[in-house]
Amino acid sequence: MTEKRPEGIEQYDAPAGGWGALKAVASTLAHQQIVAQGTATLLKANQPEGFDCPGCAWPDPKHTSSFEFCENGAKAITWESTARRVPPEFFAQNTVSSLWHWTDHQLEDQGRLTHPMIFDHDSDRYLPISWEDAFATIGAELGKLESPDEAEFYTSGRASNEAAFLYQLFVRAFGTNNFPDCSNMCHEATSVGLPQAIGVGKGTVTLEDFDSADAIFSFGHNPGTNHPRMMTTLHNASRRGVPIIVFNPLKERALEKFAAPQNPVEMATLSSTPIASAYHQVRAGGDLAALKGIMKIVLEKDAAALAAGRHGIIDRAFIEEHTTGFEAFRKDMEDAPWDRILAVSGLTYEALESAADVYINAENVILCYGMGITQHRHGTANVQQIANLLMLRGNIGRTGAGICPLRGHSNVQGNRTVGITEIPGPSLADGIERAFGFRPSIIKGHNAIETAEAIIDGRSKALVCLGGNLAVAMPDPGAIFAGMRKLDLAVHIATKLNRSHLLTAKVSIVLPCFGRTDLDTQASGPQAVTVEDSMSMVHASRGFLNPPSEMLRSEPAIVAGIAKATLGNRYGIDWDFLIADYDRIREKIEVVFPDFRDFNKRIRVPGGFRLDVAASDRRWKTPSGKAVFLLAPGLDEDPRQSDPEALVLTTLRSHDQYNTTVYGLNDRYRGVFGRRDVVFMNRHDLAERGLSEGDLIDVSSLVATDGAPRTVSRYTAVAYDIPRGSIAGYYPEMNTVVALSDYDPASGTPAYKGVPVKVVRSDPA
Ligand SMILES: Nc1nc2c(c(=O)[nH]1)N[C@H]1C(S)=C(S)[C@@H](COP(=O)(O)OP(=O)(O)OC[C@H]3O[C@@H](n4cnc5c(=O)[nH]c(N)nc54)[C@H](O)[C@@H]3O)O[C@H]1N2
Ligand SMILES: Nc1nc2c(c(=O)[nH]1)N[C@H]1C(S)=C(S)[C@@H](COP(=O)(O)OP(=O)(O)OC[C@H]3O[C@@H](n4cnc5c(=O)[nH]c(N)nc54)[C@H](O)[C@@H]3O)O[C@H]1N2
Ligand SMILES: [Mo]
Repeated sequence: MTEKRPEGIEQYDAPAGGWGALKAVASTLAHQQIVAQGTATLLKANQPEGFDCPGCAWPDPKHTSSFEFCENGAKAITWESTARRVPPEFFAQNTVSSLWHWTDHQLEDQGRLTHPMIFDHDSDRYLPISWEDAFATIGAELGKLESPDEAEFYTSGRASNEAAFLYQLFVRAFGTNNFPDCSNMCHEATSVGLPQAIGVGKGTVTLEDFDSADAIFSFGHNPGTNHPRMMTTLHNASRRGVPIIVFNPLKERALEKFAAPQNPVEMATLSSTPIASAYHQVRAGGDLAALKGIMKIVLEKDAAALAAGRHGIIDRAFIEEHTTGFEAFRKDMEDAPWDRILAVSGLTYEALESAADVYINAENVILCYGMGITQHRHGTANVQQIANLLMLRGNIGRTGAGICPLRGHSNVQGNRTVGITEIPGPSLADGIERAFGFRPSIIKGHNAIETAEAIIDGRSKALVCLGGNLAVAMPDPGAIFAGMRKLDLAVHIATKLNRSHLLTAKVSIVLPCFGRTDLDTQASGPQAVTVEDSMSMVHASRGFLNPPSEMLRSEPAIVAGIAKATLGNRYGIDWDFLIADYDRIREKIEVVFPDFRDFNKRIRVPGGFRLDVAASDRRWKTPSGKAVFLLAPGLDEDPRQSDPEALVLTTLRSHDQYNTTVYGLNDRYRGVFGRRDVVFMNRHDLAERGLSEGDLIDVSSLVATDGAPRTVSRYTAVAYDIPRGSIAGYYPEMNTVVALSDYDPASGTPAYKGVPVKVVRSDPA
């Protein structure tokens, strides 16, 4: 007898990819009313003369002229190149108070913004404003602040290198380092953790390395949804017989089996390729324990081999020549107790041993990871233990091996490279002095958490956002909403309307900009911008569609306009000259960052060039000049998780969203259709609470120290294949339950994937 499932919940047995993906794209194209134009647009994504797909930061294969099909890339592109518009008449018809009640999906689904708008308090509406008046108003408001440190300058990682570089130049010339950034919510644990370990805060592998890897480990990322082009790589590796070992609390379909839409046989025969050779359903937050368990076994087997007179298992030559800290690390592994490793990871000894055996038997290992690793209170420690595991057998800095963080936004890594950072070092100040003749401050500014705190308690008075939807992306959204409504100035440079724009300050301005797909014409003619992918490849991106309205400007032009109005002629920076021809911006980037030598020449080569990643060549830019085995004391993420009632909530993206942009209400691969108000739970955890699938439940944070409620109510419980003690729900809805104080102290990354909560039946009323 089959049980009746809650509405919209089904068992989904098909592989990821395949015809389902093609069908989904067809329906997206129809919805965005761009069938002909949209199809042509898709064919130019990630092509040498085309634009960089705004979908993800996975690199493009080098020698390809064939179209790489990707369902979610297609959604990202069509969402941007939609024929739908949000003109001034839209705002005339809808007050901001009424728009507040629209869903996030409805707000963005109206289409592209077409006109600069300023909020009018009397009519409760956004009214059109000219660009010059908008810039002058922003300049005047920023000029009124008592200190530049009362302003916050957010960046979401879609901005090009050129836009981000000008933005940081403007903000530094203005006089602050308050650079909250989407990376602070994403891979900050990587940016902080890896430089301490291997001297560089980026991945060390190239796409070609996957061709000679003998084993691939995947921790806490969902490529079928979030990096779909990576599936081509994993599919090829699996077909070569390379073991792929997955650690993830949820059985993500694409990591189980995948039908490549590129593969005619799989498409014609409805067959698919298994991806994971072993799937370990680690508990949410259990990775540190799992990693220590694997490393403990590697060290034990090494000792046993030596004792039996055989060769050791670890790479002693590498450890000796290239690393420090090994003995203390070995002691830390010896001291880690097995009972806690097994309890916290939720995995058996045999499972960990099988993973250790794959690791030991492979000559070259690549380890990939995503948000399941970084968005934890011990995110930085997680990242550093991953580096330790790889270093044990010299798996960094040689062909076919290395560390592969799956970055988020398509240019988040590039934004960081060209100076978006709240912790600038002296070399950045030197570079700016060389290029522009002034020396900016290197006093630490605000990261995203510190920005939210400063806005909530009224220390910050102005917020400028280069893209993104900060208020919705952050923990404790309610408190941030209230804080943002008290600001003196809010400026949003955006392609589409979202909730952050509705949190109006005394002066609120929304400035519409080009997206990746739009043709960007400046005084010297059409321009290309540049981006950097997850593997440090920098290349050009050129849009070609007619922009949605003649009023739109490019991000560099908007930043230049604000800078001119705010700074006047300060430091003699000629903003108009810079934006007339983006080659001039790139010439300055090259002066500030010598790694970009011959920048303009090298981006004219199809495919671009790779930035120097010292650790890829075993050069370690650490204080000791060696890679470092770093310690992570303890195994437990959060003492509150030992509360007998506690469950650990992890917050995820559905298959039908891009961060706070909700394309639709389906999460096909997880069998959820037409809704997002669900919480995935283990059957035993449900039963233990007297609950059954389909019951309405409330999820509350256990972080009650400040008395805030942090509860979502009347969500539907879904029985799911997830380890006991872990539950999962969708981002951003679940941010209501995440406390701003819940973050990794080492990096400031919010612990979105390790929230201690309790679950109770909802009040029937
Ligand atoms: N289509 C699409 N593409 C995207 C995005 C998008 O929203 N939509 N977002 C972009 C951005 S900004 C980013 S950062 C990336 C995000 O890409 P991912 O890192 O894949 O992001 P998440 O959806 O948050 O999923 C993380 C995965 O980690 C697992 N997980 C959760 N908790 C844990 C844990 O404690 N341990 C382990 N081992 N696993 C865990 C989840 O089950 C899930 O499979 O994707 C980028 N690309
Ligand atoms: N609970 C929970 N919270 C999370 C996460 C999680 O896993 N769980 N993930 C975190 C992560 S990894 C990230 S990166 C953040 C994301 O945080 P953000 O980057 O701030 O959010 P997005 O949803 O990507 O921003 C969408 C908006 O960007 C604007 N936009 C789109 N394209 C462009 C463009 O080309 N130019 C400009 N100027 N604007 C554009 C549009 O107006 C759109 O509404 O969220 C974080 N929050
Ligand atoms: Mo991200």
